[in-house]
Amino acid sequence: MRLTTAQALVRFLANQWSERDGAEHRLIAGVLGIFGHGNVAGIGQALAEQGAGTGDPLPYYLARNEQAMVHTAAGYARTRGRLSTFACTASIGPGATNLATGAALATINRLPVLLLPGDVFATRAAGPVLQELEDPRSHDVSVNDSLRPLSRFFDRINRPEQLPSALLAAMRVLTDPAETGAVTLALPQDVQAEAHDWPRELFARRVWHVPRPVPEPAALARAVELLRSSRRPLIVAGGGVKYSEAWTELARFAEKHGVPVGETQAGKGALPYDHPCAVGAIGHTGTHAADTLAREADLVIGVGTRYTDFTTASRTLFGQARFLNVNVTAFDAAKNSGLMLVADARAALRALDEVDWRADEDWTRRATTLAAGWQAVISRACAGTELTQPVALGIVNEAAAGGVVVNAAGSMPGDLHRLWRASDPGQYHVEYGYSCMGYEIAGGLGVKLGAPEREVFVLVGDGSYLMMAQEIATAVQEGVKLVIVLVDNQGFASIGALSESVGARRLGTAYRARGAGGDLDGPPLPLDLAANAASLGADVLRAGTPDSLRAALTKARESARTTVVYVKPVPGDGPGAQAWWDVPVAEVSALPEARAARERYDEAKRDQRPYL
Ligand SMILES: Cc1ncc(C[n+]2csc(CCOP(=O)(O)OP(=O)(O)O)c2C)c(N)n1
Ligand SMILES: [Mg+2]
Repeated sequence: MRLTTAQALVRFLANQWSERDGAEHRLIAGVLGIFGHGNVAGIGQALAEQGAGTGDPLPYYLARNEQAMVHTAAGYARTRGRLSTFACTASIGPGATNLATGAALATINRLPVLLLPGDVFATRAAGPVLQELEDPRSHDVSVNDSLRPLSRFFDRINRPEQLPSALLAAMRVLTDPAETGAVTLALPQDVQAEAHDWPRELFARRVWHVPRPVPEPAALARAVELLRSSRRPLIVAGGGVKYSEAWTELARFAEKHGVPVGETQAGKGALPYDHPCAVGAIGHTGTHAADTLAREADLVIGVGTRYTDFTTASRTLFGQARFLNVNVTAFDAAKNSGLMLVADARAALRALDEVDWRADEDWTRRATTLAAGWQAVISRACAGTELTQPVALGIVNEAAAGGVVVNAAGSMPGDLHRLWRASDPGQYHVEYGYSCMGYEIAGGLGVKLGAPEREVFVLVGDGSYLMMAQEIATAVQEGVKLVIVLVDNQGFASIGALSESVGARRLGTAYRARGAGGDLDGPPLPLDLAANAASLGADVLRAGTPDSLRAALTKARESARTTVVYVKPVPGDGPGAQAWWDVPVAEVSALPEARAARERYDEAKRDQRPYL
């Protein structure tokens, strides 16, 4: 078939499917894009020729910012259990480099996204083109090379003949649970428009089977032996539990063997909050229950976790525990010198379930008591007549029954991790791998596209909102309804508190004008973010009290339109950190508070272990 490279690419993508557990899914649900001279005549033309409406195999969605469109793809992929994602087309130059933050976010969170940046002329006939960064050492480098370390697979299609093998490699990586992440095919603008005779087989319907690797028998035997030697085990449930849809197996294993389950940000909701084995969030933003058990456990069973510093409290949390790590990725299974069980979470939990062993009864009972204690803490923190942030989150939690909460950065992820009562695995969507300000609205759009039947509640701080609010316009364009709760505390509450704790005097963390003395300590900035949201096409409701927030959320739920509920919380914190986080403090300083902070730091650092 004689087609341009871009036409062939589009035709190929429309015919790719994923399959797991017997169900097939469109691997590429559509194309998010922004056109410029680097892609309009190639992919843009190909989409127009093929038809890219919502009734077509590859519908096209116009986004507002390339970073945001990768967030949307990542939010969608996470919601769809990584079985389906979007392609993102960008022009060359700034359109392409705007993809970088989204690419890193997707790769860190192990979420498949397909990035298709335009690239400069392969023929070099007309260089330097508009927006080309010239490297005096080589004409073989473009800004797209900055996407290489952020991508699990990267290729540049310098000749049409290179497309088929690149596409097959790209699809394999997207659908490989161990390798998936951002996949980038850089497409020189001339090659996109170049015609070529393609073999018809390239466009045949192709199904990519997403595997559930089973544990190797010898490794399983080692794991069983380790389990049998443990009396005080604790499961750390990570995102892998959700990606593998292993929540039933997790619940069954925990119940049968009496093992308490703590959850990372990505794993939260793996068990419903009131499950008898659930002890809630673990780590720096964890509950007293999970963190106490972590200190006393003799065995930590990590299931689908990367063990970030928030989970391990910067390697201070787990006392004398050994580690048994179930992970589809050997890289993660090896962490903390753990016994590696490289397998799909569901397959591994099923295999381990057979073991004839139970945790000490006292341990299991103690976990239940501790968990009940934390539920009381949540109830107290979220009760009150004043609209503090914890009270607001409690109200959103009630209003979001059956819905999804989306968040990523600021002070809310910690509060949500500790306080949110997730009743099903899909309800909690906090992006904390990259904790990327600006993910919230763009990612929430992807969540809603992935689960149109659920109400999506996007929680966004004013800082995050100012970084990336513009996808409200995309939600309005698509008639995709979001409930956006905008929490305005005039700056970076999270980093303000952190700054103070490390002796940095809250510099640059409040939204204030420059004052008379030359510092950023003048009057609050006269921002009207509610008006800003309305200007982007959303309905806006303001809430100043708990009751008005309840009423606004009810109204927003009932509405068919994207609604921003604007909240200015009164000061008031929930329960703080139950475990440490390593943020280095100045070793020498003229500021007394920095010296005091360093003393506290040196003290805390003594508990850090190498987990050898
Ligand atoms: C893109 C990006 N830049 C910087 C940071 C560092 N950072 C983390 S939280 C935060 C402030 C967030 O402010 P806001 O959204 O208002 O939330 P608040 O802390 O006030 O709750 C910053 C700057 C980040 N996470 N992401
Ligand atoms: Mg803020």
